[in-house]
Amino acid sequence: MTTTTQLKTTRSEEIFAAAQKLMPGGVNSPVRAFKSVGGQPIVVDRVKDAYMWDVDGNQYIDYIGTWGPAICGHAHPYVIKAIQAAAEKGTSFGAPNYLENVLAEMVIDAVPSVEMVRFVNSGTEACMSVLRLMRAFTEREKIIKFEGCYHGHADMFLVKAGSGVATLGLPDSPGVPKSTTAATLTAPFNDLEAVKALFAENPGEIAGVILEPVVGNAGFIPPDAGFLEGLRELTQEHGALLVFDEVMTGFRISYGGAQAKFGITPDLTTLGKVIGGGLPVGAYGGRRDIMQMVAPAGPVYQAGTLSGNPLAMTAGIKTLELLQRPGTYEQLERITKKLADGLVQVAQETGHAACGDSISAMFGFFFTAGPVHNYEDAKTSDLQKFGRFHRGMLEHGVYLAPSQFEAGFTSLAHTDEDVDRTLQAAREVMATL
Ligand code: HOZ
Repeated sequence: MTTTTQLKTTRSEEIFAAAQKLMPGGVNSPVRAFKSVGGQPIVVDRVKDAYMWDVDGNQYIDYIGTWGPAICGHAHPYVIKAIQAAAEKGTSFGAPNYLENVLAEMVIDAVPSVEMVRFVNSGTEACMSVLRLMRAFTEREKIIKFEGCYHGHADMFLVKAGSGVATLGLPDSPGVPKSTTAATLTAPFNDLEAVKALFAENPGEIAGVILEPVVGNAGFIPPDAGFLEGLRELTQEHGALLVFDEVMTGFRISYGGAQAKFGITPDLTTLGKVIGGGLPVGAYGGRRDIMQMVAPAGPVYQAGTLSGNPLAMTAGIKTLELLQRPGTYEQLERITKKLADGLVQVAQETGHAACGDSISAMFGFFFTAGPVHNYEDAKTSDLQKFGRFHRGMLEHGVYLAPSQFEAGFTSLAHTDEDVDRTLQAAREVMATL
């Protein structure tokens, strides 16, 4: 049973007030500032399994999981011990190390499109690097991205972007030269006809299509039947590359990502989050003939001091080893579906228009009757109500993403009891909205 508690937030308030004088908005990544849900963020002290504790001692069931990496639960002893042992040998080499081979082989074995891989330090870096490669390989400049999809904060992708850009309702960012985004074409997600039209209007000019195969940065939006297949056919027909941004979905939607789950193999893939096990890692990979163009094998330049970092590689390897255990994805699917279906049911029983869905360990929930097929649909959600719901859930010890335009994440550490407590909290909160 949950009880309504007035959160004690004195210490969080003090720290966040000081932070606002030290860092823009008091944070190092915008969505964390809680601007779209109101109230102020809690300041985290520690995390373990499915839980998070703030600096005032409040405990929460955590459905953000550090925005995706914590799929095995926070601070898993198998991962932590390995990181500690690796740290004894040094925190960074800036030179080849065997752990890179091990993680590379694991990624290549798991992800259907990946024949070679390059490790970087974040999803943003992976996506900006893959874009350079797409353009170099095809000798074309234009790309198609989808409204509400987020591929990190590199200039070329800040066009109708999701995540924090959607959360804060920002227009395309100042500081991005028009010339940089002139070659970025956009279409609504799940709209094959719009993509066809763009190819028809720009013959021989489109390097490729990049998308989150399951959108997580405009809330959670799965692909309609036939959409991914249609993109695969269209890109092949026009000599363009298909790129899946699996930073969120990689090793989460299934061990082989969304591409394995849906049986569609793109030409290139970006990864991040889970493959770093909570340390900063991104990656891009794909067809060998394309990846061979990356320096020093080929002429497309991309580099990084901390890339292939031994601690990050270790955390990634141990996380993937845990995910290989039998029953992992069945467990994730079951617990997440129970949560997502339960939230919709509770909302409807308490008189709210709502819809939601889940695949494997990723879920979403909107305050709109739906269905939600794209970002325009997602924007029909009652954002004020979501803000009140978010605050209420926090006060009941449940930590949800502080934005309607972010997917939720579960982990192997979430129990039936956690989900039951969450649904009970949702029932109590929704009754008050
Ligand atoms: N871009 C992340 C979610 N889509 C947010 C990262 C963070 O704030 O830590």
